[in-house]
Amino acid sequence: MAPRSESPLMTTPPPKPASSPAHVRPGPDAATAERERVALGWLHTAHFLTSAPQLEHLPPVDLPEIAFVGRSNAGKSTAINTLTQQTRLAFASKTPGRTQHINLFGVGKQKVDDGVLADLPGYGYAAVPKEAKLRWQRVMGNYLMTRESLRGVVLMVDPRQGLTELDEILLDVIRPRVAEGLKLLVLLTKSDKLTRSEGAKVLSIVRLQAGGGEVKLFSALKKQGVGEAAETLWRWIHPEGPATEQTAEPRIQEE
Ligand SMILES: Nc1nc2c(ncn2[C@@H]2O[C@H](COP(=O)(O)OP(=O)(O)OP(=O)(O)O)[C@@H](O)[C@H]2O)c(=O)[nH]1
Ligand SMILES: [Mg+2]
Repeated sequence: MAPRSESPLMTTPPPKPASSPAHVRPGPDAATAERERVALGWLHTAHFLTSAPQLEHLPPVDLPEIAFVGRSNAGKSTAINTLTQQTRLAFASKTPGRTQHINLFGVGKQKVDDGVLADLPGYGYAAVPKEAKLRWQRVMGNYLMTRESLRGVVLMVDPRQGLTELDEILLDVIRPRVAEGLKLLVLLTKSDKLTRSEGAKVLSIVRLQAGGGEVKLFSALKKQGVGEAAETLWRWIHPEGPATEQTAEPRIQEE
């Protein structure tokens, strides 16, 4: 595996709570900021693992996997780049249907991967022939229902379009697995294109429609919701404890 650079975010150790006097202990905001900092540092370790031309050819992985799914052009690849604070890890493009392959990225501190991010090709791209669309739906459904390593799904939705029919189908497919513990995060992307009140409105509508899982506004451009989303992914992969380096590092070494 190619050597990986450590996150600049990880160079300054966090303050040790034990050494802080009680009256200056971080409040909830400081604790949240600290969790997000650790989660972003963890995500920054992301590196290319492997690529598969089609979902059927995706090799099995032993690590918990988080799949980024959604309509073509919704912003999946851009979100992966933003969350990992890397400019060209995933291929983002103005041209819908840019991601054709499934790309897997390993993530983990101290050069030990403990999770996998999967950038999946988008669906619903108008120029794709109907048969290819149906086939994709079948293969995608199969992946979402049977992939053993799948720990969580990040569904990226352009809030200006709301949940499309294919998004609803996808949610229906995964609902039984979500009920059994599969994690779900719906990210309403490109929120920089919405006013504050439009954002609040679409958030409440999609929360009702999604029926389970978290729904959040996200903007790669304005960096809105990035820390929160990072912390959510960290928690999915490390359900045992809080995202603090004091607890995170020994656990990763043990694995
Ligand atoms: N304004 C704005 N544009 C964004 C944001 N995120 C992504 N985009 C743009 O949306 C377009 C599509 O982004 P991608 O990340 O390639 O989308 P994708 O979902 O990976 O697309 P496919 O690979 O085709 O499925 C690009 O032009 C991005 O620059 C955002 O937060 N704000
Ligand atoms: Mg893409």
